Amino acid sequence: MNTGFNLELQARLQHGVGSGPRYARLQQVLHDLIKDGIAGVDGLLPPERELARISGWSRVTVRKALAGLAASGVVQSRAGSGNFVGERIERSFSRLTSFTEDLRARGLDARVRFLDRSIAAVNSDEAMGMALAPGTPVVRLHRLRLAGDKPLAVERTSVPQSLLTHPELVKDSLYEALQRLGYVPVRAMQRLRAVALDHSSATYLGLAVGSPALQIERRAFLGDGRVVEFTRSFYRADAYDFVAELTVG
Ligand code: 16G
Repeated sequence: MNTGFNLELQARLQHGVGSGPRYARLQQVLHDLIKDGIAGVDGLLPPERELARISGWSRVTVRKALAGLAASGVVQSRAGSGNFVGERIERSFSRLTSFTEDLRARGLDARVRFLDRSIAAVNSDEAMGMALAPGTPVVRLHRLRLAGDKPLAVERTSVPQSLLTHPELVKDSLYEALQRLGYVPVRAMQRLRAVALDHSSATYLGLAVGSPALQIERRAFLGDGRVVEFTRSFYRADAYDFVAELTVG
């Protein structure tokens, strides 16, 4: 089992992987192997003792390397089953759903960390994005979105204050708050663009500066045509696939 992976791991370790503590070197080699798509059968990594045998290093070292990979979301550790290469999440690009809804549907624990929330007059970006007059007050939310402890996206959202009077009204999910207030978005325009993460977003996501991300701008509308949300999200490119059904005509 996992012969190809084991051989490649052995070869790369023998080839030398720089300096630094052993666990960090092993972590780097495993990370590279996963990135290069040389994961084990069904994405399952060899067990700890096997990794210790191949590397010739202690299980403590192996455990530390695996813990580092788990913390950055590269692998997922499942009690009793082993360590799996972190699964990619598939999201529809044509359905108007929320982050929380999508993760829950997959049995994942959607979490949020507020990086900032405030009320301010629209800036030019928001005024154009939401077709609001200069000076219009908006509620701003800057949030880190996570599945359990794994950071998946950073989002900056603006909502006209006429619809969302106070940022504290959003506990976890924006869409749940909007639903409670009777402002359910019914339509949205979305733009997706590939970007390299800047320092701030990369740090929140636990990635290197310049790592690839999917920048998605969503403008969501109420039934009466008012813009209810203008959000710019940065989704990790190593965790997400956006899919859309295409029809003819
Ligand atoms: C998604 C939306 C974002 C929306 C958020 C609401 C994309 C690309 N973006 O992340 O625009 O604000 O969901 O999620 O899908 P929430 O209700 O969990 O806050």
